[in-house]
Amino acid sequence: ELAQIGVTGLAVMGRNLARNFARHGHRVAIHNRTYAKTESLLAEAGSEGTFVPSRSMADFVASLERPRRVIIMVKAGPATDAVIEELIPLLETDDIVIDAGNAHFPDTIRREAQLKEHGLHFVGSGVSGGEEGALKGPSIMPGGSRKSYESLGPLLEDIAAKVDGEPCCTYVGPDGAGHFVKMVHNGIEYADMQLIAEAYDLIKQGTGASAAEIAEIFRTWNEGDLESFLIEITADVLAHTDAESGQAFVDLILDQAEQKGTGRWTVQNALDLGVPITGIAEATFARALSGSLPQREAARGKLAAHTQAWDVQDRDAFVEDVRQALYASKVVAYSQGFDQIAAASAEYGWDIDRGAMARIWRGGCIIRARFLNRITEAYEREADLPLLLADDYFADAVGSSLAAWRRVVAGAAQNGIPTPAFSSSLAYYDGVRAERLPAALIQAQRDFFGAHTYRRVDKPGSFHTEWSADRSETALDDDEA
Ligand code: 2AM
Repeated sequence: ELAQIGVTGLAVMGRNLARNFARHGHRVAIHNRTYAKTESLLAEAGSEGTFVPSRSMADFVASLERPRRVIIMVKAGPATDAVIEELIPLLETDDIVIDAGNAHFPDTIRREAQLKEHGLHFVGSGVSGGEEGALKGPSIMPGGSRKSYESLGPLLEDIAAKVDGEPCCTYVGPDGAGHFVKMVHNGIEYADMQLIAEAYDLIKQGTGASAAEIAEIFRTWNEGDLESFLIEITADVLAHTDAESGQAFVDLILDQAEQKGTGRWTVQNALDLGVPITGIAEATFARALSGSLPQREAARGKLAAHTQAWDVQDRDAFVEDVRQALYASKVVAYSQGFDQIAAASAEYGWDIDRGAMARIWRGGCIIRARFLNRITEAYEREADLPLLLADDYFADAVGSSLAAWRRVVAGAAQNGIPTPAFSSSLAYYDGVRAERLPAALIQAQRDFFGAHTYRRVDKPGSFHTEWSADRSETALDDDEA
């Protein structure tokens, strides 16, 4: 009997995806460049379902029913291209190749076009949830042709996480849309993590609470609006003590955050599209700052602090302020991320349904959170919402947190606690709601030194002023400007 789906690349993610399909009663063809991994999967999980192993790529392809559905789960980059090259001559019209790795979306756009020339469908799919998600139900973000989803979608929906009976998987959009959305998901994840880290630092420095006490605070927060996987694991991390020394484990970890690159891609793309995703950018730069060792060395003990002793009068009230600041900043980070998805969707012709993205992030993935229900509802109220932050629900929620948010950011500044994500989110909030911005002055400066022209509030058209001469103003045709 032919297999319904195949997985090539049986490192932990591929292996767990294959097992997930098998556990759901699907016959799964399995293949790996070196056969030992295929054998070990059979030895350890062979009894979980029906696996159809092959030693060669040709046998693997031959073991699949048509249209073939082949998932590639190898290291992103040249390995993916190598496997694609190997597959192309073995496949037939309408077969579907799925890249479930963490590809950069421009690569996915290129590969989709390449496979289309051979009459093949290429599906770049984001998969989030780590190893455990892959096995027990990830959030899946498949792109590619809509037609490919007819045949592939039901299988992916079957193995995806479920929330309220709904699968955390839906068709995202053409070519690179799936990997793009996964990229922004990871960017939001950076912001979420940084915000949680800032909250921890504020409480630690502001109240002197121990890691174990802060773990309890996060556990309480996890029962409210902030309920999420990241808050939950943060509580677990903070409660963990070193077996040998009995110290809080977090205090024994080197304070230099690393990154694999999806945050950087998100920020690079936001700069290309001109979308201010300041929360994600600050979170990405905060990791970079933590790793800037020569600079930190040069600054330590040398740069003045001029702070007063942090004087928190009412610990519970302060912790509640931090909670509200975290919530408000988190809304900003998501609002910015969804703006980026909207801008990319327009730029690349993807027609992405943002409400559906929030829906499939509710389970399986790293940013899964109760909060995402509210985002889905906001886009259900208005699919083309220009600003998530300005949705009635979120405008009210953030509005009622505003006083706390300002106290926290002001306190942090006064006491020398770096809160780049909290502070920049508040600056964004005040910027985006401003009646009038100092951008008017920027325009005048640009016109002064570069004759870049400006527009006026009181009449249409473009203008240039002779700043270094008699300051007379010339009206220009719009095409001339
Ligand atoms: P391997 O077990 O033969 O090394 C993660 O590295 C996974 O990607 C592994 O299953 C690995 O196969 C596979 N992989 C890495 N580079 C590859 C390539 N160029 N061609 C095929 N598979 C590759």
